Amino acid sequence: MSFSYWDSTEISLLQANLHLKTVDIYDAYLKVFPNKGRTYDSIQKKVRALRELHKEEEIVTPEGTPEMTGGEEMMSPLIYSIDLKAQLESWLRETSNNFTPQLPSIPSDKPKGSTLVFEVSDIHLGKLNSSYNSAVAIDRILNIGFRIMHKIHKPTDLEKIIFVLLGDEVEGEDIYAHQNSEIEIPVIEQARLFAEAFFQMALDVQNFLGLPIEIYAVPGNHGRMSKTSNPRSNWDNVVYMMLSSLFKQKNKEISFNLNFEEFLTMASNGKKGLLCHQGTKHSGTPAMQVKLLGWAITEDIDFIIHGHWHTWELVGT
Ligand SMILES: [Mn+2]
Repeated sequence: MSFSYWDSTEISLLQANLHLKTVDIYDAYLKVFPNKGRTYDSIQKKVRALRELHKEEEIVTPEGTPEMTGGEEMMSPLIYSIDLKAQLESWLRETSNNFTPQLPSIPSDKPKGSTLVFEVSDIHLGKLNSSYNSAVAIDRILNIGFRIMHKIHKPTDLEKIIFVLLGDEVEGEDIYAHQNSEIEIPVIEQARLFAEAFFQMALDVQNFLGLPIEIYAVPGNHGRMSKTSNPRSNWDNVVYMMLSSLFKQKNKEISFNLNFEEFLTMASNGKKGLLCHQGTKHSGTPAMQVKLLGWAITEDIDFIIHGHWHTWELVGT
């Protein structure tokens, strides 16, 4: 199976080896990722895009960098900086109090109480049109709290609330042509307002119900920096970092799970779920069913929750 998105380790490998011939990069890629199923063409295309990006940065050659001479004697692949990866991981562990994967850890006992799982995605805070602006977006976020506190029929054995933040929380900037004429505020303000509103809402819910809250988060496509940048470089992830730090400092009853990747697994009442932003558009065609089944088998999951399409649908078997 192959995902259209490139994960950070794949990008790091390509970036670290841009000095090699494309065919050698392809060989190195296959050695490190034998099961990703990417074609030579797709790797060639990505390498070309990354080289374009690096062109501007390569005006000055740092001292000590071996000079390439037509490619007769190539350096061996560097893979990626292990130190950097370790540093990033330790920083992530600090930022997210539950970074260590929680799964698979399906409890053998039957769950005692109910869990409310509430998806919050595609808020697009910062988008501006005749019926939508930042104030409406903030209202919607705060309204989630009012609905949970006062309107949703709560089972008497409700013992936990899980929020799944599935991306496109901010509208972003430069995601498509002419988008900037439909944006009310810059993305840094979008991120700040979303984090503030969600933090307030979650605190209110936690305070009102007195139940523990868990949050899981994956980024969407509107927060990305560009099509060729590292997929982790995403404004949704910035929002999640802000929230994770806030909860860690202010409220230990609310835990935050993030790893900056586009796929995240979660456990709830003995079931395992896959969280991602885009998912599949629908489950009505064989192609979509194969995609869903592929995820279900490789991740060994019971359910998938995703956003992106702005339609509500519950698919079950
Ligand atoms: Mn989207």
